[in-house]
Amino acid sequence: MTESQNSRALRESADVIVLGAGPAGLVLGNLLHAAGIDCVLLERASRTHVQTRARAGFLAPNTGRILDRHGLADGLHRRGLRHGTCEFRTEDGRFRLDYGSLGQGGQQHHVYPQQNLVTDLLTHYLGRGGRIRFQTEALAVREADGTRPYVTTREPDGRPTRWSARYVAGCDGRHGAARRSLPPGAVRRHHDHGVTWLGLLAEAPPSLDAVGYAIHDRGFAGHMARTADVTRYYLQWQRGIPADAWPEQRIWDELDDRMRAADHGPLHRGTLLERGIFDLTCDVIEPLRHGSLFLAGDAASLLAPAAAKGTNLAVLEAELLAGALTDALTRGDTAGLDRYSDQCLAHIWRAQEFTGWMTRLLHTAPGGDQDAGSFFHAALRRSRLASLRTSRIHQEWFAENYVGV
Ligand code: RFL
Repeated sequence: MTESQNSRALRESADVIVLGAGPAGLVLGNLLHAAGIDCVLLERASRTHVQTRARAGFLAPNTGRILDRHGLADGLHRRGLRHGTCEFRTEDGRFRLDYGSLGQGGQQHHVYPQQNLVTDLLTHYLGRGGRIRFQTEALAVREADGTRPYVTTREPDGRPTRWSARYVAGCDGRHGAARRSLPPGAVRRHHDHGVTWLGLLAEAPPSLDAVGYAIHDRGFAGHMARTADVTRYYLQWQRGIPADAWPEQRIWDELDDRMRAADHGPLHRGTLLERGIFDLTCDVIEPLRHGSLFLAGDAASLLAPAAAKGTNLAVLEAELLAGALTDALTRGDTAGLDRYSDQCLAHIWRAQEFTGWMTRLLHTAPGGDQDAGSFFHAALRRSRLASLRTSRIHQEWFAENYVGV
């Protein structure tokens, strides 16, 4: 915003401005509003768009507990499914790992599509009088190093607005305004796992009663239930090839091959509702606090979807940030805000480590495992799987990390 635009801009304010209405922003907004904090959510997309964006589906038990604690888990309990088994299919056959009966007391995932969670959180927030502006794009966070930061926005009618606050929560994902506004001291630690997925959403019931991980010399294939009628599939994919390069028939044939349907039973085929390309890259911003600006969710750290951790971290961070902001604004106690970054980074790095381990477990080297140079990679992967199949301690470790954040 230029000087003259700035002086013509509409002026609005709230004690806390939350950028983004994904899982992180909506949990944070709900908790702040319930605590009586003056807050507003600014969301670039329309309400319909955020309520229909299909992404995550596997929610950790701790995410269920957080939502329960704050009366936000009704939909999850009414419509969600439970999942406690994964099935690995390899050249050596298949084995099932009942992770739901291992680890600390045996814990299962909730299977609940992210768009349903977002819809529940939004309905709850609006039903209690929470303030949100859709189609309002945050352009930049300014003066975050002072006590009166502000956010410049473009309103639905195109008018510039200046939102003043005491604190700004950047929950606007990896390409949001919060990340763009970080001071030069912020470090982005980035890693490319070198793997690409074609993500598919099929109008078809799940084909197995477990998360399916198939390891094949042409690449990984994955199967994840979403609802009784919709299933997510993934194919390891050559980077640079567009998502629509293959007709549906070829995709199903390839899924059949890699999932070894001839040996273990057919896949339920159906229309492919969505295709997307995902490069398995990840990053972490350090620290997560820059003066009055705090990052949470994908804005704080991006995880490759191989271990289904992103939404779970987003909800965990939102709860921590809500508590810390409430203490600061109601009691003047800023200790929670001072701790926020270190607390979250400990969880983030643990999730990144496990995600990296899963990524190496599941994938052939880009280009396939057949060339001689990849033999070493393939042998390590096979040995890792053999250990997971046979070692109870390894299975316990897997279960704890797989369901935990
Ligand atoms: P979101 O959900 O991206 O929401 C950010 C919101 O900010 C808005 N926004 C802006 N608003 C205002 N001004 C701007 N300048 C803005 N820029 C952006 C956006 O419109 C959006 O509404 O981030 P949040 O809240 O941090 O939540 C993160 C999760 O969405 C993400 O980590 C997960 O979806 C990752 N993930 C999974 N996580 C799990 O825990 N379990 C899973 O099973 C799982 N499966 C997945 C996944 C991610 C996937 N993709 C998309 C790679 C499966 C897939 C295919």
